[in-house]
Amino acid sequence: MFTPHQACRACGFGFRGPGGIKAGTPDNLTEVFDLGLQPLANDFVPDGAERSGYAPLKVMHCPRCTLAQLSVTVRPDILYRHYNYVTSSSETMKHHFERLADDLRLLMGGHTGTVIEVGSNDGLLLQFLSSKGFGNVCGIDPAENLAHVANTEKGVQTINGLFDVKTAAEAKSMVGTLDAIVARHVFCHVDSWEQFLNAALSVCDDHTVLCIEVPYCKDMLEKVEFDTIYHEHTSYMTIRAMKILAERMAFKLVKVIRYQIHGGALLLVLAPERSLRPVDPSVKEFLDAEEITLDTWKEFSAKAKKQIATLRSFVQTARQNGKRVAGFGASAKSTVWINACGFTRKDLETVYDNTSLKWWKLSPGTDIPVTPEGGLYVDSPDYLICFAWNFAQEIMEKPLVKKWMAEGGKFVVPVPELKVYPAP
Ligand code: DWN
Ligand code: ZN
Repeated sequence: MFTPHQACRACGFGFRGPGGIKAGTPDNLTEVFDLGLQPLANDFVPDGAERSGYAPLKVMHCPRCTLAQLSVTVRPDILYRHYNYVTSSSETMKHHFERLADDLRLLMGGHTGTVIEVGSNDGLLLQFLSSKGFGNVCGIDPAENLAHVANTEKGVQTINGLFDVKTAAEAKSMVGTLDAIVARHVFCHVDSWEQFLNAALSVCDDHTVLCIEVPYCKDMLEKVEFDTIYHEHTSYMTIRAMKILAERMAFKLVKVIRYQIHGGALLLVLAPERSLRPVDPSVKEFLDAEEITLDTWKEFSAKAKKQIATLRSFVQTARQNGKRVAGFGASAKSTVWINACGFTRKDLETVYDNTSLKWWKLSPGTDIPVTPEGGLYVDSPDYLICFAWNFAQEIMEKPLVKKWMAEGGKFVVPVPELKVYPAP
């Protein structure tokens, strides 16, 4: 189900076995965070279906380039062949897409050019870019269910498969001259960056940009977003690591843009090394402001443990006082929280979600049922723990949540530190 991964994906530092560096020497990656054996974060299954199992969830830090990565890699077909996560069509995401489209247009010299998207999910972004006048677009996604939706319901041509030299060539043949490859929240899911970047390079023209959007490790550490650590996220990206990696793989890092989406993200813009595109000052600026050390991780780990203890005791106290508690947002993050806190169905009655793919399925590791968010109107629990805190503001403004809060419901946002709305 999973394989050990001990050498740094970005710079190659670390244990390599016979003939390489010996275990136990200071040349190994350093263990910085450990949640023990955990279920796969999106393993929501209907009653009676087989579970995928558990795998170690341990983060290792590379002292040479500051990349963090998991100690194991779960087989991608287990994680993604049938995928339960659909890109949110929320207002927050729409704003983000607007911003991304503007940035792509600028990178294309003011034009709305052609785009290949890697990990295109159900085609939401490409559909949006097409509506904004971008030229030919083509998606590539390993999830059979989502590629089917993109092709048949969204009208976005999508190749079902992993991104490699073959699928890249197929996609390029569909769009023609290629202006941008976009990979949103997929690069840090990938095991072999060499394979990914070789595939990208094989279809890049001199002017093509490779735009990689990733959650930013610095934000995760500063805001203690420990719940974004799960098996799909095999790496936690730093700008230093990306620069080293890009230069190893015949690319150069030409621009860095910060976004607020998903708790803090980066757009890392790469161009083929041979291209004449100049390096933007943002690369140096953000690099200079990035200091991630073992101490940063120690601090994060201690704060994460405190966060877990705080939510656990909050829910216990509420239950001891006879209150009913449920979750909101059956995100991958919800799985991490629920299992880290050891919540059972007695603690959280259900987790509400608006993704029909997740409805009536059971949460990984705990079997807490996921139910449609409309159920809130009738169930009326006393507390809702928001596991989609990256959309918290928008969720609190939804009519059904507003109504429930007006009737006395309390909305609890656990990140960056537990807050209750309305304040007691
Ligand atoms: O990298 C990844 C990121 C980008 O997305 C993936 N590995 C998996 C996924 O992580 P996640 O599941 O934590 O993503 P979200 O988008 O934070 O999940 C939010 C959940 O909340 C979704 O299941 C949808 C749900 N939701 C809802 O029920 N009502 C969201 C909104 C905004 C709502 O109004
Ligand atoms: Zn490294």
